[in-house]
Amino acid sequence: MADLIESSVGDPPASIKRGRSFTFADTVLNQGIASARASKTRYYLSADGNKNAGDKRLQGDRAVPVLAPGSSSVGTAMNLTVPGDTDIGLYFVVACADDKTDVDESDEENNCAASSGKVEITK
Ligand SMILES: [Ca+2]
Ligand SMILES: [Ca+2]
Repeated sequence: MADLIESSVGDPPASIKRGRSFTFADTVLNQGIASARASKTRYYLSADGNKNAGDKRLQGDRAVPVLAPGSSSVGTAMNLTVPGDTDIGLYFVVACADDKTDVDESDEENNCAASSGKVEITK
């Protein structure tokens, strides 16, 4: 089966206002033994770096093409927008490969990875 992971995740800006956009980089790798069909990566703000229910989703999905085993899709400048109703605070940005569960994988629990740095969401 396919197995998608986020093999590298960039860092957000140190701070950004609600309603504004920033660019973000991430790489999706298919580390499985079968091809993965096209999927979408989505992005979240998470206080603890783990994606939990209730984490605010950033606006902007990345289309990831079909990935053969061992191949990657690099997104260098995804444009992500902070929703206007986001609570101010410090957050990691978590990227989640195949967040819409289009791809059947040998491991569905390893698809998200967090930035190492945090972004401060301000008014
Ligand atoms: Ca996976
Ligand atoms: Ca999946």
